[in-house]
This record gives sequence, C-alpha cells and structure tokens, in this order.
Amino acid sequence: MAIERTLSIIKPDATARNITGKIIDKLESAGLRVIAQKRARWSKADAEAFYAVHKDRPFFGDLVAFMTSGPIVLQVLEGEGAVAKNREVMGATNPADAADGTIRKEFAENIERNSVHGSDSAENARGEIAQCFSEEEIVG
Ligand code: RTP
Ligand code: MG
Repeated sequence: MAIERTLSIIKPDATARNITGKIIDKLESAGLRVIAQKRARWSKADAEAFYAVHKDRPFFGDLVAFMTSGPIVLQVLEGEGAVAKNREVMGATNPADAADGTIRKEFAENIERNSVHGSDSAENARGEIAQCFSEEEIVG
C-alpha cells in the first residue's frame, strides 16, 4: 500500500480532559507518524470553513460551537494507507458503535464530542492539510 498523509484533529473534549498524549499513543502505536503538529483555537470562520461540507446538516451549528469551544491539536499523520488506518484507529463516529480498542470507544463522550477528526479520503486529506498547515510546518 502507498505511503499517504492524512489530517488528524484532537477535538476540544479531549484537550479539556488532558488526554492528547493517550490519543497520540494510539495513533503512533498503529504505525502512524506525526510529521506536523500544532495547538490552535479555531474561530467560528475557521470551523465553518473546515466543515463547509456539512453546512446543510442539522448538526452543523452545534458542531461549529463545539469545535470553537476550546483548544484543538492539529496533526499531519503519515504512513502506509494512512487515511484508512487512521479511520480504523479512530472508530465509528458514534462511540456507541465504535469497536473495542478504538480511540472513540475508549475516549469519546458522545456522537458530537468524539475526541478526534480524521480525513475521509486521500483527496480530502490533501485539501484539509493545505487548509491547516504550510509546507514549512510539515517535516516528513
Ligand atoms: P470527522 O469528520 O470529525 O472525522 O468525523 P466523521 O467523519 O466520523 O463524522 P462526520 O459525519 O464527518 O461528522 C463530522 C462531525 O460532526 C459531529 N456530528 N454530530 N449530532 C450529530 O448527530 C452529529 N453527527 C456528527 C461529530 O463531531 C462528527 O465527528
Ligand atoms: Mg468526516
């Protein structure tokens, strides 16, 4: 499988509980390498732009409020089949449906406060990485 890059975000529910290290441990243990990382606090405009694909969904307003409610940790992850591998380690969107051992099973509070974001395709990963990081911030 090809070496890919994907965008990961540790969400405000997880930074609030001081569990970023536990989450990064799961990512690294799965073979994903952190090649860029920064902490940020998103504005409403940042969150609306990032989640523009969901703008017509009923949960959009709540999602933007949640993602701007506290600090987040943005990362670029690299590895073999990184997009799918990260989604696998994250687990299902709703922690009630997430498999044992996944980040969301272990740490998510509910379907919205679900601790992590991961790009859902290689193409979206390229767009999300470009949206969040400059070339100089990524050290592969
Ligand atoms: P993500 O984009 O954050 O990696 O999560 P995902 O692909 O598993 O889920 P997606 O359908 O893209 O939804 C984006 C985020 O919106 C929140 N959400 N809330 N209240 C709800 O029913 C609901 N559904 C989704 C979650 O934070 C989800 O991760
Ligand atoms: Mg998604």
